[in-house]
Amino acid sequence: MIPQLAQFERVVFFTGAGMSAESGVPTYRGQGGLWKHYDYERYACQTAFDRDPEGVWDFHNYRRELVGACRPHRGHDVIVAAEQQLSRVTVVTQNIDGMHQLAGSTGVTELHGSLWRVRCDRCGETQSGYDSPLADLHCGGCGGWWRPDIVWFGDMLNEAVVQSAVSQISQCDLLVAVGTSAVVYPAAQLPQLAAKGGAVLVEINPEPTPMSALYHHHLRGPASEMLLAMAEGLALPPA
Ligand code: BV8
Repeated sequence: MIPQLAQFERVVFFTGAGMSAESGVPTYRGQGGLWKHYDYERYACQTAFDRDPEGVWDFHNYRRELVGACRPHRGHDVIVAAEQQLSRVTVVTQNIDGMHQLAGSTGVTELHGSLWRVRCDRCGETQSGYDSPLADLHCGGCGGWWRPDIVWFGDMLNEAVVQSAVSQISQCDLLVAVGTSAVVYPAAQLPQLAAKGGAVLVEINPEPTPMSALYHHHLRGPASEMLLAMAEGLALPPA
């Protein structure tokens, strides 16, 4: 039995890199995973940035180019339709690629920041934009280096963002985890709050994860197909 989204009132889609895999955005782990080709300690952490900001920007401008060519898929359309047609639907994502927003989702909480936002490493000023590559690597205000506004390993997550995610997940009646390997903390433990709140939990992932036991339903297939299977009764845009 596949739970149907339209049977629920307060739905949280908890997404990871597997949600964007069919859009062409590489995942982090598993087959073709980004970290298999790039050592995040050289290209995607504060120490690397302090040591070699240009090198980190080369990597992140490469990612902007790669992700900039990707488009949302039918699974993203299901999430947008659910947000528009059910009473309260939000997305809590670990992804930094902006695919949910590009598809039309408006209630998106980005736990790990965004590839499309920068923060001045000196004055903290932030700026969003889709220019790829980033034209000027220095803050217009103080001349400091722009840093990708991404939560790298070893960075603390933004407190207000975590609080918002905790509140959404604790109050939902359905949590659908899509495409996450559930190995990065503190994000990986958030779905436990939905279970504590009495929600129904669905895991969409072709593979099992260390958190699979928490879920009531396991849809072992790709995000687009499994989300479509949960979308009976929702009006979807033409494919
Ligand atoms: C922090 C940035 C306080 C973005 C990322 C020891 C034990 C426990 C924790 C720790 C520890 N040592 C250190 C820590 C903390 C560390 C951590 O969790 N490490 C883990 C790896 C052990 N966490 C942190 O550092 C966090 N900060 O805790 O601060 C602190 C400070 C210092 C020391 C201690 C604590 C910050 C975490 C954020 C890190 N940022 N990336 C970027 O550069 O791109 S991590 C990266 O992994 C992404 O952010 C991503 O969001 C995250 C999770 O990955 P997933 O999204 O799950 O993707 P993944 O590729 O892993 O899996 C894809 C899944 O999709 C697979 O399951 C696959 O089967 C599935 N799939 C594939 N295709 C499809 C599909 N599913 C559906 N459809 C398909 N078609």
